[in-house]
Amino acid sequence: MEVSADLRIGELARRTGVSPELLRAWERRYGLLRPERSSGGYRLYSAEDERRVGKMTGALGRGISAAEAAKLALGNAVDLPSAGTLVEALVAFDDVGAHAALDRLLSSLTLESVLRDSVLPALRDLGERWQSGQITIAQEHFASNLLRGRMLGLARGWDRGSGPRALLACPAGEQHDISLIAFGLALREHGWRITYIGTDTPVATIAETARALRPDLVVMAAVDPLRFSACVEELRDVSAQFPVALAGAGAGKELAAQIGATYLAEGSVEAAAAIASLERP
Ligand code: B12
Repeated sequence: MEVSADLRIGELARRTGVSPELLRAWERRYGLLRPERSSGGYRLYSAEDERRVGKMTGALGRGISAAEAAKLALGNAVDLPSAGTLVEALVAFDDVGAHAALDRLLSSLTLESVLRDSVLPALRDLGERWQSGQITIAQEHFASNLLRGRMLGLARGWDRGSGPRALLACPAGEQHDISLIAFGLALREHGWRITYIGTDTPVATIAETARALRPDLVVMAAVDPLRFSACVEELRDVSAQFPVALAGAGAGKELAAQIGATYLAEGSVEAAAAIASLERP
Protein backbone atom coordinates (compact mmCIF):
# COMPACT_ATOMS: atom_id res chain seq x y z
CA MET A 1 0.00 0.00 0.00
CA GLU A 2 1.28 3.42 -0.89
CA VAL A 3 1.54 5.65 2.21
CA SER A 4 1.24 9.29 1.37
CA ALA A 5 3.99 11.41 2.89
CA ASP A 6 2.77 14.92 3.49
CA LEU A 7 4.08 16.06 6.86
CA ARG A 8 6.90 18.56 7.16
CA ILE A 9 9.33 18.00 10.04
CA GLY A 10 7.79 20.81 12.11
CA GLU A 11 4.35 19.26 11.88
CA LEU A 12 5.72 15.80 12.74
CA ALA A 13 7.45 17.37 15.77
CA ARG A 14 4.22 19.07 16.84
CA ARG A 15 2.20 15.87 16.54
CA THR A 16 4.71 13.65 18.35
CA GLY A 17 6.07 16.11 20.93
CA VAL A 18 9.63 15.32 19.81
CA SER A 19 11.87 18.21 18.70
CA PRO A 20 12.84 18.44 15.02
CA GLU A 21 16.53 18.12 16.03
CA LEU A 22 15.91 14.84 17.82
CA LEU A 23 13.73 13.53 14.99
CA ARG A 24 16.55 14.23 12.52
CA ALA A 25 19.05 12.51 14.83
CA TRP A 26 16.81 9.42 14.98
CA GLU A 27 16.47 9.47 11.21
CA ARG A 28 20.25 9.70 10.74
CA ARG A 29 21.32 7.26 13.45
CA TYR A 30 18.67 4.59 13.34
CA GLY A 31 16.86 5.06 10.06
CA LEU A 32 13.69 5.54 12.10
CA LEU A 33 12.14 7.91 9.56
CA ARG A 34 11.83 7.36 5.83
CA PRO A 35 10.92 10.70 4.32
CA GLU A 36 10.12 11.38 0.69
CA ARG A 37 11.19 14.56 -1.06
CA SER A 38 8.67 17.17 -2.11
CA SER A 39 9.06 18.73 -5.54
CA GLY A 40 10.62 21.70 -3.72
CA GLY A 41 13.19 19.40 -2.06
CA TYR A 42 11.65 19.30 1.44
CA ARG A 43 11.55 16.09 3.41
CA LEU A 44 7.99 14.85 3.80
CA TYR A 45 6.99 12.34 6.46
CA SER A 46 4.13 9.86 6.50
CA ALA A 47 1.67 8.56 9.10
CA GLU A 48 3.90 5.47 9.20
CA ASP A 49 6.83 7.68 10.33
CA GLU A 50 4.59 9.24 12.96
CA ARG A 51 3.62 5.78 14.23
CA ARG A 52 7.27 4.72 14.51
CA VAL A 53 8.10 7.86 16.49
CA GLY A 54 5.20 7.01 18.84
CA LYS A 55 6.59 3.51 19.36
CA MET A 56 10.07 4.94 19.93
CA THR A 57 8.94 7.41 22.62
CA GLY A 58 6.82 4.71 24.24
CA ALA A 59 9.84 2.39 24.49
CA LEU A 60 12.08 5.20 25.80
CA GLY A 61 9.44 5.90 28.45
CA ARG A 62 9.75 2.29 29.61
CA GLY A 63 13.49 2.79 30.22
CA ILE A 64 14.73 1.18 27.00
CA SER A 65 17.88 2.72 25.49
CA ALA A 66 17.54 4.73 22.28
CA ALA A 67 19.26 2.10 20.09
CA GLU A 68 17.06 -0.73 21.37
CA ALA A 69 13.94 1.46 21.28
CA ALA A 70 14.64 2.20 17.62
CA LYS A 71 14.94 -1.52 16.89
CA LEU A 72 11.55 -2.08 18.50
CA ALA A 73 9.99 0.83 16.63
CA LEU A 74 11.33 -0.58 13.36
CA GLY A 75 9.72 -3.91 14.16
CA ASN A 76 13.00 -5.73 14.81
CA ALA A 77 13.15 -8.24 17.62
CA VAL A 78 14.94 -7.22 20.81
CA ASP A 79 16.06 -10.19 22.81
CA LEU A 80 16.70 -9.09 26.38
CA PRO A 81 17.31 -11.40 29.32
CA SER A 82 14.53 -11.40 31.93
CA ALA A 83 14.90 -11.34 35.72
CA GLY A 84 14.22 -15.10 35.44
CA THR A 85 17.22 -15.64 33.14
CA LEU A 86 19.41 -13.78 35.61
CA VAL A 87 18.16 -15.87 38.53
CA GLU A 88 18.71 -19.12 36.62
CA ALA A 89 22.34 -18.16 35.92
CA LEU A 90 22.86 -17.16 39.55
CA VAL A 91 21.43 -20.34 41.08
CA ALA A 92 23.57 -22.38 38.64
CA PHE A 93 26.71 -20.61 40.01
CA ASP A 94 27.17 -19.39 36.43
CA ASP A 95 29.31 -16.34 37.04
CA VAL A 96 29.99 -15.64 33.37
CA GLY A 97 26.32 -16.12 32.41
CA ALA A 98 25.05 -13.84 35.17
CA HIS A 99 27.50 -11.08 34.24
CA ALA A 100 26.62 -11.49 30.57
CA ALA A 101 22.91 -11.12 31.37
CA LEU A 102 23.69 -7.99 33.40
CA ASP A 103 25.92 -6.61 30.61
CA ARG A 104 23.14 -7.09 28.11
CA LEU A 105 20.54 -5.47 30.36
CA LEU A 106 22.76 -2.53 31.25
CA SER A 107 23.63 -1.82 27.63
CA SER A 108 19.98 -1.86 26.57
CA LEU A 109 18.03 -0.36 29.45
CA THR A 110 18.44 2.52 31.85
CA LEU A 111 20.17 1.68 35.12
CA GLU A 112 16.95 2.46 36.98
CA SER A 113 14.93 -0.03 35.00
CA VAL A 114 17.61 -2.74 35.34
CA LEU A 115 17.51 -2.27 39.12
CA ARG A 116 13.73 -1.98 39.39
CA ASP A 117 12.73 -4.68 36.92
CA SER A 118 15.59 -7.21 37.08
CA VAL A 119 18.02 -6.96 39.99
CA LEU A 120 15.61 -6.25 42.87
CA PRO A 121 12.96 -8.75 41.66
CA ALA A 122 15.76 -11.34 41.28
CA LEU A 123 16.72 -10.81 44.93
CA ARG A 124 13.13 -11.21 46.10
CA ASP A 125 12.79 -14.35 44.01
CA LEU A 126 16.02 -15.76 45.48
CA GLY A 127 14.71 -14.98 48.98
CA GLU A 128 11.52 -16.91 48.33
CA ARG A 129 13.40 -19.87 46.89
CA TRP A 130 15.75 -19.89 49.86
CA GLN A 131 12.89 -19.65 52.36
CA SER A 132 11.03 -22.55 50.71
CA GLY A 133 14.17 -24.68 50.62
CA GLN A 134 14.50 -24.71 46.82
CA ILE A 135 17.97 -23.19 46.92
CA THR A 136 20.81 -23.44 49.42
CA ILE A 137 22.39 -20.70 51.49
CA ALA A 138 25.42 -21.05 49.20
CA GLN A 139 23.33 -20.26 46.09
CA GLU A 140 21.74 -17.25 47.81
CA HIS A 141 25.13 -15.97 49.03
CA PHE A 142 26.72 -16.47 45.61
CA ALA A 143 23.89 -14.56 43.97
CA SER A 144 23.72 -11.66 46.39
CA ASN A 145 27.50 -11.25 46.45
CA LEU A 146 27.68 -11.17 42.66
CA LEU A 147 24.85 -8.64 42.39
CA ARG A 148 26.18 -6.50 45.23
CA GLY A 149 29.69 -6.50 43.74
CA ARG A 150 28.38 -5.51 40.36
CA MET A 151 26.31 -2.71 41.82
CA LEU A 152 29.24 -1.31 43.79
CA GLY A 153 31.23 -1.37 40.55
CA LEU A 154 28.55 0.80 38.97
CA ALA A 155 28.70 3.07 42.00
CA ARG A 156 32.26 4.15 41.35
CA GLY A 157 32.47 7.93 41.40
CA TRP A 158 28.96 8.40 42.75
CA ASP A 159 30.03 11.21 45.03
CA ARG A 160 31.28 13.36 42.17
CA GLY A 161 29.71 16.62 41.09
CA SER A 162 27.96 19.37 42.94
CA GLY A 163 24.47 17.99 43.54
CA PRO A 164 22.86 17.50 46.93
CA ARG A 165 24.47 14.85 49.08
CA ALA A 166 22.84 11.78 50.63
CA LEU A 167 24.49 9.79 53.41
CA LEU A 168 23.39 6.15 53.34
CA ALA A 169 23.75 3.55 56.06
CA CYS A 170 22.13 0.55 57.72
CA PRO A 171 21.71 0.68 61.51
CA ALA A 172 23.72 -1.53 63.86
CA GLY A 173 23.18 -5.25 63.28
CA GLU A 174 21.63 -4.85 59.83
CA GLN A 175 23.34 -6.70 56.98
CA HIS A 176 20.84 -6.13 54.16
CA ASP A 177 22.29 -3.23 52.19
CA ILE A 178 21.70 -4.15 48.55
CA SER A 179 18.45 -2.21 48.21
CA LEU A 180 20.16 0.78 49.86
CA ILE A 181 22.92 0.57 47.23
CA ALA A 182 20.20 0.39 44.54
CA PHE A 183 18.64 3.49 46.06
CA GLY A 184 22.01 5.29 45.96
CA LEU A 185 22.52 4.34 42.31
CA ALA A 186 19.05 5.56 41.40
CA LEU A 187 19.48 8.83 43.30
CA ARG A 188 22.85 9.31 41.61
CA GLU A 189 21.02 9.11 38.26
CA HIS A 190 19.11 12.21 39.42
CA GLY A 191 22.34 14.12 40.04
CA TRP A 192 22.72 13.53 43.78
CA ARG A 193 26.07 12.76 45.39
CA ILE A 194 26.22 9.62 47.45
CA THR A 195 28.30 8.89 50.52
CA TYR A 196 27.89 5.25 51.34
CA ILE A 197 28.65 3.89 54.79
CA GLY A 198 26.84 0.58 54.39
CA THR A 199 25.88 -2.23 56.75
CA ASP A 200 25.86 -2.49 60.52
CA THR A 201 26.62 1.10 61.52
CA PRO A 202 26.01 2.48 65.03
CA VAL A 203 23.91 5.64 64.94
CA ALA A 204 26.53 7.57 66.91
CA THR A 205 29.05 7.21 64.09
CA ILE A 206 26.42 8.05 61.46
CA ALA A 207 25.70 11.26 63.43
CA GLU A 208 29.40 12.07 63.64
CA THR A 209 29.81 11.56 59.89
CA ALA A 210 26.76 13.69 59.17
CA ARG A 211 28.19 16.54 61.24
CA ALA A 212 31.39 16.34 59.20
CA LEU A 213 29.79 16.05 55.75
CA ARG A 214 26.57 18.02 56.30
CA PRO A 215 24.48 15.87 53.92
CA ASP A 216 21.16 17.10 52.55
CA LEU A 217 19.57 13.81 53.54
CA VAL A 218 20.49 10.84 55.72
CA VAL A 219 18.84 7.58 54.61
CA MET A 220 18.83 4.47 56.74
CA ALA A 221 17.41 1.11 55.75
CA ALA A 222 16.75 -2.13 57.61
CA VAL A 223 14.73 -5.32 57.13
CA ASP A 224 14.36 -5.93 60.86
CA PRO A 225 12.37 -3.28 62.82
CA LEU A 226 14.38 -4.05 65.96
CA ARG A 227 17.42 -2.36 64.37
CA PHE A 228 15.57 0.96 64.44
CA SER A 229 13.65 0.49 67.69
CA ALA A 230 16.93 -0.19 69.49
CA CYS A 231 18.14 3.37 68.84
CA VAL A 232 15.07 5.61 68.68
CA GLU A 233 16.50 8.28 70.98
CA GLU A 234 19.77 8.55 69.05
CA LEU A 235 17.91 8.65 65.75
CA ARG A 236 15.73 11.47 67.06
CA ASP A 237 18.89 13.34 67.86
CA VAL A 238 20.19 12.97 64.30
CA SER A 239 16.87 13.98 62.77
CA ALA A 240 16.87 17.16 64.88
CA GLN A 241 20.02 18.19 63.02
CA PHE A 242 19.56 16.73 59.52
CA PRO A 243 16.69 15.52 57.35
CA VAL A 244 16.47 11.76 57.92
CA ALA A 245 14.53 9.16 55.96
CA LEU A 246 13.90 5.54 56.98
CA ALA A 247 13.26 2.72 54.53
CA GLY A 248 13.00 -1.04 54.11
CA ALA A 249 10.66 -3.60 55.61
CA GLY A 250 11.87 -2.69 59.12
CA ALA A 251 10.80 0.95 58.79
CA GLY A 252 7.28 2.30 59.01
CA LYS A 253 5.21 5.44 59.17
CA GLU A 254 4.75 5.43 62.94
CA LEU A 255 8.36 4.75 63.75
CA ALA A 256 9.45 7.50 61.35
CA ALA A 257 6.99 9.95 62.93
CA GLN A 258 8.32 9.06 66.38
CA ILE A 259 11.83 9.89 65.21
CA GLY A 260 10.90 12.97 63.25
CA ALA A 261 12.01 11.28 60.03
CA THR A 262 10.35 10.69 56.67
CA TYR A 263 9.25 7.16 55.83
CA LEU A 264 10.08 6.03 52.31
CA ALA A 265 7.29 3.57 51.58
CA GLU A 266 8.16 2.90 47.96
CA GLY A 267 10.79 0.73 46.33
CA SER A 268 14.37 1.98 46.05
CA VAL A 269 14.12 3.33 42.51
CA GLU A 270 10.69 4.91 42.95
CA ALA A 271 11.68 6.55 46.24
CA ALA A 272 14.83 8.02 44.68
CA ALA A 273 12.78 9.59 41.88
CA ALA A 274 10.30 10.98 44.40
CA ILE A 275 13.04 12.52 46.54
CA ALA A 276 14.80 14.00 43.54
CA SER A 277 11.57 15.66 42.41
CA LEU A 278 10.64 16.99 45.86
CA GLU A 279 13.80 18.02 47.63
CA ARG A 280 15.38 21.20 46.42
CA PRO A 281 18.06 21.77 49.04
C1 B12 B 1 20.38 -11.01 50.10
C2 B12 B 1 19.74 -11.38 51.40
C3 B12 B 1 20.56 -11.54 52.51
C4 B12 B 1 22.05 -11.24 52.46
C5 B12 B 1 22.21 -9.70 52.49
C6 B12 B 1 23.38 -9.23 51.65
C7 B12 B 1 23.39 -7.74 51.56
N1 B12 B 1 24.59 -7.21 51.63
O1 B12 B 1 22.38 -7.07 51.42
C8 B12 B 1 22.55 -11.93 53.76
C9 B12 B 1 23.06 -13.29 53.41
C10 B12 B 1 23.62 -11.17 54.53
C11 B12 B 1 21.26 -12.08 54.54
C12 B12 B 1 21.22 -12.34 55.89
C13 B12 B 1 20.07 -12.55 56.61
N2 B12 B 1 18.83 -12.60 56.12
CO1 B12 B 1 18.36 -12.09 54.31
N3 B12 B 1 17.75 -11.88 52.59
C14 B12 B 1 18.34 -11.54 51.49
C15 B12 B 1 17.32 -11.47 50.33
C16 B12 B 1 17.46 -12.72 49.48
C17 B12 B 1 17.42 -10.25 49.43
C18 B12 B 1 17.39 -8.93 50.19
C19 B12 B 1 17.22 -7.80 49.24
O2 B12 B 1 18.17 -7.11 48.90
N4 B12 B 1 15.99 -7.60 48.77
C20 B12 B 1 15.68 -6.62 47.81
C21 B12 B 1 14.67 -5.61 48.36
C22 B12 B 1 14.47 -4.51 47.35
O3 B12 B 1 13.44 -6.26 48.57
P1 B12 B 1 12.37 -5.88 49.68
O4 B12 B 1 12.95 -6.15 51.02
O5 B12 B 1 11.12 -6.56 49.29
O6 B12 B 1 12.24 -4.32 49.60
C23 B12 B 1 11.02 -3.61 49.46
C24 B12 B 1 10.84 -2.46 50.41
O7 B12 B 1 11.12 -2.81 51.73
C25 B12 B 1 11.67 -1.37 49.89
N5 B12 B 1 13.02 -1.18 50.38
C26 B12 B 1 13.86 -2.09 50.90
N6 B12 B 1 15.01 -1.52 51.18
C27 B12 B 1 14.94 -0.22 50.85
C28 B12 B 1 15.87 0.81 50.94
C29 B12 B 1 15.51 2.08 50.51
C30 B12 B 1 16.49 3.20 50.64
C31 B12 B 1 14.22 2.31 49.98
C32 B12 B 1 13.85 3.64 49.55
C33 B12 B 1 13.30 1.26 49.88
C34 B12 B 1 13.66 0.01 50.33
O8 B12 B 1 11.75 -1.67 48.54
C35 B12 B 1 11.14 -2.90 48.19
C36 B12 B 1 9.81 -2.72 47.57
O9 B12 B 1 9.99 -2.43 46.20
C37 B12 B 1 15.97 -11.39 51.12
C38 B12 B 1 14.77 -11.85 50.33
C39 B12 B 1 13.80 -10.69 50.05
N7 B12 B 1 12.56 -11.00 49.84
O10 B12 B 1 14.14 -9.55 49.98
C40 B12 B 1 16.31 -12.12 52.41
C41 B12 B 1 15.58 -11.73 53.69
C42 B12 B 1 15.44 -10.23 53.77
N8 B12 B 1 16.52 -12.20 54.73
C43 B12 B 1 15.92 -12.72 55.74
C44 B12 B 1 16.58 -13.28 56.87
C45 B12 B 1 15.70 -13.99 57.86
C46 B12 B 1 17.98 -13.14 57.04
C47 B12 B 1 18.82 -13.63 58.23
C48 B12 B 1 18.18 -13.45 59.62
C49 B12 B 1 19.15 -15.11 57.93
C50 B12 B 1 19.94 -15.80 59.02
N9 B12 B 1 19.27 -16.71 59.69
O11 B12 B 1 21.08 -15.50 59.22
C51 B12 B 1 20.11 -12.81 58.08
C52 B12 B 1 20.05 -11.51 58.87
C53 B12 B 1 21.26 -10.66 58.67
C54 B12 B 1 21.20 -9.35 59.39
N10 B12 B 1 21.65 -9.34 60.62
O12 B12 B 1 20.77 -8.36 58.87
C55 B12 B 1 14.41 -12.68 55.59
C56 B12 B 1 13.79 -11.56 56.44
C57 B12 B 1 12.50 -11.99 57.08
C58 B12 B 1 11.95 -10.85 57.90
N11 B12 B 1 10.96 -10.15 57.34
O13 B12 B 1 12.45 -10.55 58.95
C59 B12 B 1 14.26 -12.49 54.03
C60 B12 B 1 12.99 -11.72 53.60
C61 B12 B 1 14.26 -13.89 53.39
C62 B12 B 1 13.00 -14.65 53.67
N12 B12 B 1 12.10 -14.72 52.71
O14 B12 B 1 12.83 -15.18 54.73
N13 B12 B 1 20.17 -11.94 53.76
